[in-house]
Amino acid sequence: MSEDSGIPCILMRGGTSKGPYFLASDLPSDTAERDDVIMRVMGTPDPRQINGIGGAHPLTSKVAVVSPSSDPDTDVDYLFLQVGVAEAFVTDKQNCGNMLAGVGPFAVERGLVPAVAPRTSVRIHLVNTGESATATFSTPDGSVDYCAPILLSFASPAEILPTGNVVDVLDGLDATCIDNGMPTVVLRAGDLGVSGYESPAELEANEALTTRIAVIRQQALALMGIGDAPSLPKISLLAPPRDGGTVSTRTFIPVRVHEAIGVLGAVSVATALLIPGAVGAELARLPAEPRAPLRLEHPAGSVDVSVELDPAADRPRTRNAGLVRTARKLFEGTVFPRPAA
Ligand code: NQM
Repeated sequence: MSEDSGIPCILMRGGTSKGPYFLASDLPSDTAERDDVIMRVMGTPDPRQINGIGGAHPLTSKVAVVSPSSDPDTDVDYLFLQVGVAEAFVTDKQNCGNMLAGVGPFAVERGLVPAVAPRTSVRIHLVNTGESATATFSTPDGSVDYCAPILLSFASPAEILPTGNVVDVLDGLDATCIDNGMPTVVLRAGDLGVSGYESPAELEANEALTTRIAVIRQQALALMGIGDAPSLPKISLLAPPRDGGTVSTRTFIPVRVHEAIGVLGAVSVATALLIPGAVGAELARLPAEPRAPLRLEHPAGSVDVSVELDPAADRPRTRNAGLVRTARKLFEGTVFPRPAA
C-alpha cells in the first residue's frame, strides 16, 4: 500500500457513533504502523482533529477494521479501534457495539458476505475480546436497506463479574463491576451527590465529581484486572427512571460523558439490573413481563435492551442479549492520511 494514493474506506454512522470502516488488507499489517496511519487519518492528536476525518469527540473518533473471518463459526473479523482525540493513542482494549452496527452492512458492501433477500445475517467475531455477535439486517434486493433496523445479538461471555463480587467498594462507594461485552462500573448517582439527570455538559463541568470519577476509575482498572486502557472502564451513574423506562443512566466513557449510552455498555448495565443485590438494581423499575426488554434512559432518549440471565448457572451468567440499532453509509472513497512527520 502506498499512502500517497490514499486508503479506500467507507465512512459510516454506526448507531450513535461514526467513523471510517476499512478492510484490514487496505491497512499496514504491522500494528504500530497501522496505528500511526490511523492517527494521521483521524487528525490525532488535536482537540479539533482538524487535519483529519475524526469528529473531535470520543464517539466520533472510532475506526472499524474488517476482514474475512479466521474462525469457521463466524463470517467476518471486526477489530474496533478507539482513537484518542487530543491524546495520541489507538487502543484495541474495548469493543464498540455502536460501530458494530455498521460491520454487517460494510461486509456486504465490500463483498465479504453475499446479501440474501429479504435479510442477511452476518456472524461477527469481535477480535478485541474474542466474543461473537450476529447482525441481521434488511437486504431486500441484494443491497443494504439503511432505513431498516439492524438486530444485534450477542453470545454470552463466560464471566460477567470480573472481580468475582456482585458489590465492591470503590473510593468508599458501593459499586458493581460488570462486563457483559464492556467493562463497566455501575454506581448510584445519588451516592456521588448528583441527581443522575444532569446533561453531559453539566456533569463534565462538575469538577468535584470528575475528580472522584477519576479516582474510582483508577481503582476499578486495578480491581477489574484491566491494566492500562485509556478508554476503560465505562462508569454509569444510575437513578430512578423518569420517562417510563427501567432506569436512568449517565455514563462517563470514562472522561467525557456519553451523549447517549454505548451498546455493550447498555447491555452490561442492563445485565447488572437483573442481578440480585447489584448496585442500582433497587432503583430499577423492571418490566412486569420477565422477557420484556429493559429500557435504559440516557441523555438523548432511551435504548431497549433484551437480556436474560441463565437461571441454571451457579454464578450470574446471561443466556442471550440483544438490541436494535441502525447504521448508514455516509460516504465512500479514498482517505489521505496526514504525511508522516
Ligand atoms: O458500549 C462509546 C459508543 C461507545 C461504545 C464508549 C459502545 C458500546 O457509543 O458498545 O458502543 O463507551 O466509549 O460507540
